[in-house]
Amino acid sequence: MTSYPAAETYTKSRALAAWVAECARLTNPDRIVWCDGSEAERRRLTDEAVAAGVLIPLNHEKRPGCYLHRSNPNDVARTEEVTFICSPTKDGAGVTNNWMAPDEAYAKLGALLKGSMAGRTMYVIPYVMGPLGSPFAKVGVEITDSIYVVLSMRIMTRMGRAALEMLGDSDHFNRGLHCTLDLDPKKRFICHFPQDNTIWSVGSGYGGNALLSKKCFALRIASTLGRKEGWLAEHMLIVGIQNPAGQTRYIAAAFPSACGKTNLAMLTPPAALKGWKVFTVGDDIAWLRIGPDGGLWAINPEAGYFGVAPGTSAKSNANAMRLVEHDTLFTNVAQTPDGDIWWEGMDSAPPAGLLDWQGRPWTPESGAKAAHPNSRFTAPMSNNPVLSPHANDPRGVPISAIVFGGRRATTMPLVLESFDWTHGVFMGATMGSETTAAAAGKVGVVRRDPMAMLPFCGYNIGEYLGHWLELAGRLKNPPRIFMVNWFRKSAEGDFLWPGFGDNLRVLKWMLDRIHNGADGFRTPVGIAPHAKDLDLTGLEISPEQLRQALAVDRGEWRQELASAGEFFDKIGTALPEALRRQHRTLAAALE
Ligand code: SAT
Ligand code: MN
Repeated sequence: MTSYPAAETYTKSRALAAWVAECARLTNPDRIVWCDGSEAERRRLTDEAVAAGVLIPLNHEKRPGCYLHRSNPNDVARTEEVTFICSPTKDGAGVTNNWMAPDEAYAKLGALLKGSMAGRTMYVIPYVMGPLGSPFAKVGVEITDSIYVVLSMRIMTRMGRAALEMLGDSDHFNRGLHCTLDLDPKKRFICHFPQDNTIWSVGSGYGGNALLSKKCFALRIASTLGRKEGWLAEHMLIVGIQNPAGQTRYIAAAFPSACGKTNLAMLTPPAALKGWKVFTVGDDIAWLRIGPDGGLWAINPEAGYFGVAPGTSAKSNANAMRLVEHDTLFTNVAQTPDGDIWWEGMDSAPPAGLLDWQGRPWTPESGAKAAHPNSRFTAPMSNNPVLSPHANDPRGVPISAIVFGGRRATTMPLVLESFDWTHGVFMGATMGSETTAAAAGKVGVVRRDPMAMLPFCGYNIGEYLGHWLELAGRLKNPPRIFMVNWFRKSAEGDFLWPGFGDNLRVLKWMLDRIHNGADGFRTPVGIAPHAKDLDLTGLEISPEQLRQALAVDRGEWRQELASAGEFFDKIGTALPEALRRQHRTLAAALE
C-alpha cells in the first residue's frame, strides 16, 4: 500500500482532500506532489523536466529562463472530434458539440485511467482563474501526471498556495483530472461534465487538451456557469486603447484560434497615429459581467499567453518578441545551433544548422516547415511590455465595444457596426472563419463559428445565443457590437488591408463612433465607414484597394446568408426566434 502525504497538511477543504484521494485510488501513482507555486518548486521541477528530456534548456545568455519542449508528433493541436460535452442529455450539449452520456464517459475514461499513474508522480495543481480577490475569480484544481503541464499551468494561471487560501474549506472548485497515458490517439478523450464541474482528459499533452484551466474550464465549463449565474465566458482578447488625451477605452474581441488575437491585444500603433497607446488586458479569454453601472465589465481569467509562434516578428508583433525574451516555454519551434529558437515568419533568414520541431536537421530544401505551424510560446503576462495596469484589477475593465472577426478571403468587409444589440448578436452568431492549424484537421475551410465559440461552448449553442440576447435586457449601458475581417483578399490573392498595427485605425473608428459621433453609412448588412471616416494618416493604400476592402457585395452576401440559414436550421428549435427574424429581415434587404 503506497502512502501519500496527508492532504490535511495542504488544504482545509475536505472535498478537495477526498477528491485527491479518490483520483489516487483510481490512478495509483507512486507519489503525490501538491504544488505550492513557489520559485523553489519551479526550479526543482524544471531540473527534473530537463533530466527527463521533457524540456531542453535554451541558451540562457540569449534567452534567460527559456526552455524548448517537443511534443509527440501525433499530439500538436486540439482534437475537436474527441472532445465531448457529457451533459445529462444530448440536447444539453446541442448540435455543435460531441456528446457522450456521463455514465458512459466516466466508465470509458475510468477504465483508461485505472492504474494509469503507476510508477509516476501525480501533481495536484490548485489554481485561480481571475485576479486574486476578484468577485469574478474561480478556483480550479488540476491533477496531472505531466510535468510540462505543471510548468505551463504555473505560467498560465495564478497557481499554488494562493488558490488553496482562496478555496479555504469550500467544496466549490473545478475538478480537472488529466493523464498523458501513452499518447495513443485512439485513447485520447477530453470530456466535460458541467453538472459536476468536472473535466477528465486523457491521452494528450497538448495545450488546449491538457491545460485544463484554459479552454476546458475557462470556456466550456465556465460558459455553463455563466449561463446559470448570469454572465459570459468568451473566447475574446481584451485590449485597452489610450487616446492622445490620455483616456483609455476597452474593447473585447472574439476571433477563432490562430486568427491574430494575441497580435491585436499587443498591437503597436502606427507611428503616424501620434499619442495613441495600446495595453493588453488579455489575449484569449474574457469573463464578462454586468457592473454596478449597468455596463459590461471584463477580466482576463488567465495569467499568461499561449500564443502561436510562426508569423510572430518584430514587424507583426514587436511586443510579443520582447515577451518571449526570457522565462518562456517554447513548444515545437525550431532550434538554432547556438541554442536559440526560430520559426517561419520571424523576419530573419533561417540560420544554418537548424533542428526542426522534431529535432531533425533542417535546411530550406527540406520541403517542410522547420517550426510546426501550431508551435507555441507560453509566457507570463508579467513579461508583456504593454501589460495593462488593470490586468490584475479585481474589478476588471469596462467594455466600450465588442468585436467579432473571422479569417475570410471574401465577402466580409474590413469593418461593420451592427444596428443594435440583437443585430450584433446575429453578426456573432453567423460568423464564419477558415480553419487553422490550431485544431487537427483540414486547414482553410470556411466553417460557421458563432462568437468564435464553436469548439468552446459548453452547452446547447441555441441556448447560448439566447443567453446573449437576454443579457441586453439587464444591460443599462450595453457595449456596441462590430464585426471585422483583416484577411480579405484581392482577386489576385493579396491581402487588401495591411493588418497588424494598422488595425488600430479600425478600432479608432469604432471608438469615434461610440464617443465622438463619427460618421458611417447604412448598408443592408450593417454600418460601414466611408474611406474619409477612417484615420489613414501615413498609410499607403490606394483608394481602389480600400474600396475593395470595405465593399459589401450583395451577391456574396446572399450566399453568406444562405450558409448562415443552413447553420440556423441545424440548430433547429433551440435557436431564438429573434435571430431567425434577423435572418429574414436581412435576406429581404438584400433582394
Ligand atoms: O486550444 S489552445 O488553447 O491550445 C490554443 C487554441 O486553439 O486557441
Ligand atoms: Mn484561443
